[in-house]
Amino acid sequence: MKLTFRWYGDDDPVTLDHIRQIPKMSGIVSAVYSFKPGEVWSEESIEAIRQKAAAKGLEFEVVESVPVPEEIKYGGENADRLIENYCENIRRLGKAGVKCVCYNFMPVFDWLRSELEHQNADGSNSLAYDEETLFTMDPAAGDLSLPGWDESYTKSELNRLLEIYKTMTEENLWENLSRFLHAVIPVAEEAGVNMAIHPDDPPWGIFGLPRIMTCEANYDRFLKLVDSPANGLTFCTGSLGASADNDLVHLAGKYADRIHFLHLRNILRTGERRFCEVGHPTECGSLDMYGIVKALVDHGFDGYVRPDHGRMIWGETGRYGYGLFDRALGAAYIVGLFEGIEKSK
Ligand code: DNO
Repeated sequence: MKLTFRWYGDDDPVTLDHIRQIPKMSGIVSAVYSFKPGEVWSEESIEAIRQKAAAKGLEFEVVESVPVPEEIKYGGENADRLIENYCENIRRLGKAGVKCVCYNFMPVFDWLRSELEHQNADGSNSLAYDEETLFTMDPAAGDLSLPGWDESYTKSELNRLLEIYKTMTEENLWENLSRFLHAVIPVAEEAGVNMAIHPDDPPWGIFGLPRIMTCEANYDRFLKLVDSPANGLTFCTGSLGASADNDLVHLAGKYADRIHFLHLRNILRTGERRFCEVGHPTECGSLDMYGIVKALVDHGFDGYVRPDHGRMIWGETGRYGYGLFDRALGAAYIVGLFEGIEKSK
């Protein structure tokens, strides 16, 4: 495995100097943030990230994310043109040495939480989700301001999108995903890039929007849409594990050869459609982190790994979920897990 760390660019309070000091760190996971979804990234902007990382001894082999524009997801009239732009990005990234691209296919919202600074008993705080609380908020009224999704939507754009998706079924979304994959995967194969779709977070429909990357049956269907190694997964334990119906140890083993990117984090389920984010180790939450990593290693997983969201600890403030300290603790734990499991084989 290759240990990586997400870096949000020059504005990130977590610097490349911080990241390079985490033991066994191989590289960064980043993206070009100066273009809107659907635009083609300039080669200079991609190269600039690679060079900044290289200057600190870090690789830049994983992009998270090349965002899929809404119009591709809902199948608007410009979808084909936008898919072609997407393909061009994959070609450029491959040329610049990127080997894995993470993306998602969630309509409108990316990850959703109801609380950004949930107070934990140990004095730290973390992200939390409580569906009852979430449903008291009205995204169309501008009630919702969450870290995961595109803040640049105006109220009217958001309402327009929510209207469009009202008439869309999960089947429609599958069709549009299939159209996207049939165009992008051959390009990715040629560019030497593995595509890695991120699960929906949380893995169920919200605000009437369809969500499909949620469960085993849908993953089986997804992998068959285009049965190529380049059509793979980002296995995000915290996202999939929010649903107790997903048996992550089983899924990790089953999909190991199609998992290109592993997001490791733990969550504590605190009720029906209710959870909070916790420290990475198994004992801290509901997920069997050891079992998941063991299943992956046993099935030959050899992809990129990153610690995912951390709590805010030791007084740190910053980008929700993406502080330095708890993610660095997570990274150390991950290295220990892999070393222990690999050496005992
Ligand atoms: C949250 C992330 C997601 C992820 C995208 C991938 O912390 O895991 O925002 O980057 O869904 O496109």
